[in-house]
Amino acid sequence: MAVERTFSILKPDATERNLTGAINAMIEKAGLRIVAQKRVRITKPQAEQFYGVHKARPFFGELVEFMTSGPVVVQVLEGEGAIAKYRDVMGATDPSKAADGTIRKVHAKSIGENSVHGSDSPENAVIEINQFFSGNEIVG
Ligand code: 3AN
Repeated sequence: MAVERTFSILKPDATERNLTGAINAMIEKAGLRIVAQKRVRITKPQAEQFYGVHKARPFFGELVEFMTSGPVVVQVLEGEGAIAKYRDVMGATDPSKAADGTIRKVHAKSIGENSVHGSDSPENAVIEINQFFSGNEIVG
């Protein structure tokens, strides 16, 4: 399987509960390498752009408000099949449906405040990484 990069966000509910290290440990234990990472406050226009695909959904306003409500940690993860692997490590969007041992099962508070984001396709991984990182910030 090819080595890929995926984009990850540790969301405000995770940073608020001081879970950056605990979640990073789960990421690294799964064999994914954190090749870029920074703690930032996402602006409203950034969040609206990032979640543009969900604009028509009833939870869009709530989602943008939540993602701008506190600091987040944006990351680039690298590894074999990293996109699918990170989705597995994250678990289902709704934590009550997430498999045991996944980040969302262990840490997420609700379907909205679900601790982590991970890209869902190679195309979106490239778009999302480029929204938050320049090439020289990623060190593999
Ligand atoms: P995932 O993050 O698992 O790929 P998506 O792409 O369906 O899930 O949804 C993007 C984000 O929108 C989720 N991470 C979650 O924070 C939020 N979200 C999804 N569904 C709901 C919902 N029914 N109510 C509130 N927020 C939601």
